[in-house]
Amino acid sequence: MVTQWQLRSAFAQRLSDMYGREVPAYTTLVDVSREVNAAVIADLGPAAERLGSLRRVTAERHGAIRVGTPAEMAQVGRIFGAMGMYPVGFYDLREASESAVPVVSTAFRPVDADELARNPFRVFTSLLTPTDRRFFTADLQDQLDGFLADRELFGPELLSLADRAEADGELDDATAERFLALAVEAFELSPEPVDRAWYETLERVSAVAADIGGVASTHINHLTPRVLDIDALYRAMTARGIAMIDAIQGPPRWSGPDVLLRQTSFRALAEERPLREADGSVTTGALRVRFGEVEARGIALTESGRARYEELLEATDRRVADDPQAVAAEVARDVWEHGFPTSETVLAADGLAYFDFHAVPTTGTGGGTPPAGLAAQLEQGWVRAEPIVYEDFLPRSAAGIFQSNLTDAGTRDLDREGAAYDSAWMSGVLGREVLDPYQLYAARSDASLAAARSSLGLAPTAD
Ligand code: OOG
Ligand code: NI
Repeated sequence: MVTQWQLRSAFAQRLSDMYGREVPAYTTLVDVSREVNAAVIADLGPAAERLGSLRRVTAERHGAIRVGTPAEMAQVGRIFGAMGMYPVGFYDLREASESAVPVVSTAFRPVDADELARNPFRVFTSLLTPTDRRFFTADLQDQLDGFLADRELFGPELLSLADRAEADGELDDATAERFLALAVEAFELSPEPVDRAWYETLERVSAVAADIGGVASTHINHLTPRVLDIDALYRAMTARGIAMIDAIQGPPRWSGPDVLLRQTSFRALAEERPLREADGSVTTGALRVRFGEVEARGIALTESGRARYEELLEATDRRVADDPQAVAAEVARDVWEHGFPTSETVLAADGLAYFDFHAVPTTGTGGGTPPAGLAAQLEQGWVRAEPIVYEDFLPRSAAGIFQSNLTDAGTRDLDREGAAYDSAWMSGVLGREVLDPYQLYAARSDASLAAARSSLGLAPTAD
């Protein structure tokens, strides 16, 4: 039998093999990531694995896919449900982007600590927002609705196998093989000709809209390996002649703990695609939509830690705006060195980041009793804090990644009212609750603290 986590892990591996065949630069990225990770481990030893074992980090990927309708989104939910991946977080990229990015998104991922440790594969999944009149006229929406209603991204056999895997928690070997083959195929680039006039109509609104609604199938947009030193990776890729986007998104490189997520990408490559012309003939064109991205993950921040992160982003923006000579990464580093705690202990004691807590009872032999507060327990060594990795995404970085790969800003009519979409709406679309990432991290951290306190003979919560 093949369990859900084995399906997830096999799917991530096969998707990676497929994507490497489709986009050879991805393979370069994976090779360079491996080299960088090996070098970091050789340099730092076990400390390099503080945010995940080398085995986990080497296998770790996130994918990005984009769909057009609520019905397609619900089907994606079933396919990932088969692999033990649940929708977590709601991202509104319409607001976060300067270019026209008319989508709202969630990420499917495992949620339990042991499932994450087995394989943390996650997929950032975006849904087009055709009812948003800032981007789409009623007329264009009608045309889009018609086009999307006629296509089938996921066949009935794939969906019924997905439902079975979700209900039973596993599939027999032959059925698992069939499920995986169909699932990978659903995300391959289709050889079907793209209707040039229709694609270009949507492209005038947004290249993302054209990529989603201008073609009859979906495809994996990018697949992202995780790296332990993203600055080293950036330099190594540049040295190999691959043009990277200007910046690394997210927190700067600095002397304190790695938090949240740092990401960078190489620009979308021109890929040959068959185009159907107005006269019905098929020509070969080139579309630039798929790119390569890499990420480095840090510690998950609590809501107050995240608020501090947003403040530092804004402070950096202000200083960069005031001083045209300033180098953004250097300004950011300076802002962080002054504005963010430089040790994990302070992050834990001040409730700015999430940790798994463990009791260290031997500290108490000699007759002492543990002090009341977490800060003192950590300082005196009664409790040890292990960082919880950030498993999610950042809307501003995601918007930056989308944007840096668009050659055209698209069009947007800001005088019109935007359509309201939120997490509850997305839950309704999926027929599955979109989970709140903060609640997931907090539940895990709180449970570990209660257990640690109890083994120290303390009440489960302080106060
Ligand atoms: C998704 C962009 C967001 C990330 O890593 O933040 C993303 C897309 O291009 O479809 O993948
Ligand atoms: Ni991504």
